[in-house]
Amino acid sequence: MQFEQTFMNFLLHHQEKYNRTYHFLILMEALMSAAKHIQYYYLTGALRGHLGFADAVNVQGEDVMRMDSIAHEITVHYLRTTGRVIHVVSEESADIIPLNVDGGRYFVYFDPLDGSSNVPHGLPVGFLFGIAKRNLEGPEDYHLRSGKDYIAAGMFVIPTGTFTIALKEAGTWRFHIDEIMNYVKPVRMILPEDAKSWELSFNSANRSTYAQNVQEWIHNNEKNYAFRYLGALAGDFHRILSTGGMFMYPAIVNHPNPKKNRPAGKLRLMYEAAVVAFMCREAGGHAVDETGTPILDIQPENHHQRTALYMGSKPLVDDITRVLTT
Ligand code: AHM
Ligand code: MG
Repeated sequence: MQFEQTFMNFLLHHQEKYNRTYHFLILMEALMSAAKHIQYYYLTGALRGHLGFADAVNVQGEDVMRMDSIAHEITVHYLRTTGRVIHVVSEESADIIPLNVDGGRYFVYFDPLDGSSNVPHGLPVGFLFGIAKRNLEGPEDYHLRSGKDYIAAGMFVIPTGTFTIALKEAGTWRFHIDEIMNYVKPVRMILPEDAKSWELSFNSANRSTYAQNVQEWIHNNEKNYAFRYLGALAGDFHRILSTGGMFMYPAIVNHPNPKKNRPAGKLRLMYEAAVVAFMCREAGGHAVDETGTPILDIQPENHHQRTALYMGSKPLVDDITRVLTT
């Protein structure tokens, strides 16, 4: 039997090495507990009726709570118990949720169950989170933070038992769940330079709705790479982190039904795009929006703001940036 270093052990050493406080450990322990709890519900969801659609009723005649609401409730519960989180932004709540307004240190932005089209099938979904810290010295600062101000960002791919986290200026690390439900075996993730393994990932059914120059870029480049698309950002990015390449969710600007255009993109900036962009940067990659602006530089104007996303190996993202900006 082989035993591995746990995430908590890894993190304790990290905090010690950089002379950091224990507050972040309390926060991370809560996120771990939330993820394990969500994973448990998801694994047993088909049996218990948690993977149903909204307004569904189970065989006992009870209302079935959607899996994404369960995941939201679980996460808010654990974050509240930390006593360290000022407030949270969740994809599942229109409003900011105040938790420990006095004495809190962190803002947490999360999507507790991303990739909803996979839910009825029990296929992989993501629990994505970004963390920013209050300005402890000066006056209270604002919680609408750009990704470059995050101190950490991570994702659990549920129910696969994998967890990836990036710590500011300390790299992107992947862990796997073990037989006693500990996340273990830190592996540093760096996007491979060799283009042989690179993959492209985007919803191919949408391609005729992308801007003309994006369609042309795809046409000229797709033959060079394998194509993979799961439809859950965490899972698709999980692959790109290992293989290299580029994930794209471009703006939809040429839909035959103009009402279905999404000129601002589909993905949410604060708890989807900036989270993966932060991990991508710490793994040596890059991410931009439809105007070629780095995702991490975008100052959000509201919590649920959307963005287009081009993310992955730097040479590919730089190449599409050139196309997007000319
Ligand atoms: P969701 O928050 O409604 O689940 O949507 C976000 C998801 C991402 O995980 C994924 O990358 C994308 O939407 C897939 O969208 P599409 O089905 O249009 O390809
Ligand atoms: Mg989502």
